[in-house]
Amino acid sequence: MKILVIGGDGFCGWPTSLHLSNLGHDIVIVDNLSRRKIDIELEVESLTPIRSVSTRLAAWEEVSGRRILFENIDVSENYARLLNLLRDFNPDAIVHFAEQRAAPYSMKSSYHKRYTVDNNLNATNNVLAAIVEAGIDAHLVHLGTMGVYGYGTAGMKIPEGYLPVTIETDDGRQVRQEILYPANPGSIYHMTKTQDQLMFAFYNKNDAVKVTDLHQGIVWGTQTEETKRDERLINRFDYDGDYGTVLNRFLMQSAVGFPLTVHGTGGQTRAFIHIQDTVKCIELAIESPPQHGERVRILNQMTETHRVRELAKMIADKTGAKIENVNNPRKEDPENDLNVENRRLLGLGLDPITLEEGLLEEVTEIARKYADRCDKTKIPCVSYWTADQQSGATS
Ligand code: NAD
Ligand code: USQ
Repeated sequence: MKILVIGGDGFCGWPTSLHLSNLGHDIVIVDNLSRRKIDIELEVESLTPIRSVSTRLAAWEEVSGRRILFENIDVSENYARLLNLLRDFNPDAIVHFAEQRAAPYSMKSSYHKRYTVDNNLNATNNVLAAIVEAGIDAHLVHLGTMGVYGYGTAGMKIPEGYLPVTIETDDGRQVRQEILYPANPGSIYHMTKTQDQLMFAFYNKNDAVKVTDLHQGIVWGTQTEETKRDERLINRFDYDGDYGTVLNRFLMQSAVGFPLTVHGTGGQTRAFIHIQDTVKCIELAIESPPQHGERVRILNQMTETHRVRELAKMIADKTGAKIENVNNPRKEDPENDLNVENRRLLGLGLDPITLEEGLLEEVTEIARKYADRCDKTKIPCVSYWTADQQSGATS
């Protein structure tokens, strides 16, 4: 297949591009390198020494014999170049990763809120509008988030996108419907993902665009079978207070002797998936596109759920790291349960990697190996959701 990977230089996009290329697909990566520019803004670098795009692509050609093409396009701004590319390349599938993806970054200031909304909503709308204007029949596979559902204790299994409801009509009849699960975002970033859902529903209804929206949990780990093949292919590892996600941060903190920073009581339950399973899920989603006219297909892309304090304890038990409960900079429920339906990807053949199997390898192969690249001053989370959170942290 011909596959366009938008956001293909990022943490999920780079290993996905290599994985799909390795399977024999023709890959074109589109990326505006905004994530690398944000590293400069935040004065931080990936824990792993990621190489330039041209070095990455040359290394891949050397080790695999396969060529991946690259286009530097800002898909939120440069619509004409995106449209021309879709016309020229005529992809069978488009994987859309190209959004600002850190909740803390999206809450840093009004500039960061506005940037995240402008970038993410325009990127998604431009991709959809360009598919329609180019007249191509590409299947759009989007990376959404479990966070669209909120993390409230639902008292039920969170379904894959659609909630069955029964409505009583004026004349007393009971009508059954399936509606999008009520959106309940916890940050500006997560809010953009809930709005993406409406755009998919609209373009699917109006233009019959084929869309799969993968509601992904927190991705942990670094390497995949393909990125391990040469150090020049190494994937990025974010550890700073804005972009580092909780499990990878705890792994890095244990490796550099920094107490594991549990926010509040650590009663927050979240969904997780290993990066190797992410790339597998995207392969599975591409291989089974929705039928023409089918509604947006929503799959929950996660393999296990854990409370933050359980994760900290699991890592502390394995590595001897200390745990520190710090004031939570976010406005979120201190304790929640999370019970998620994920049968669709398992049904397509996903065989999950568990935390139990992968944690120690990650600590030794990555976190300890590159520990000397860590700038410990960048570890604390200093993006506050509200003024109350900020004063709680500083009092
Ligand atoms: P990332 O920031 O590492 O990668 C995103 C890539 O998109 C970057 O290379 C960036 O330069 C590019 N990009 C951003 N805006 C662009 C634009 N306007 N034009 C062109 N390129 C642009 O993020 P990631 O962790 O790889 O996440 C990828 C997607 O998966 C995101 O949409 C994110 O919301 C979703 N997701 C990530 C996680 C996770 O834990 N990392 C979990 C669930 C969902
Ligand atoms: N947390 C800590 N200590 C830390 C960092 C985080 O206790 O040092 C807590 C947070 O307060 C939160 C939880 O861990 O309760 C998860 O935070 P996170 O930064 O790991 O994840 P999140 O902000 O939810 O975002 C990440 C990705 C995002 C993706 C989302 C999937 O950055 O792109 O959409 O995970 S999900 O969480 O399932 O919505």
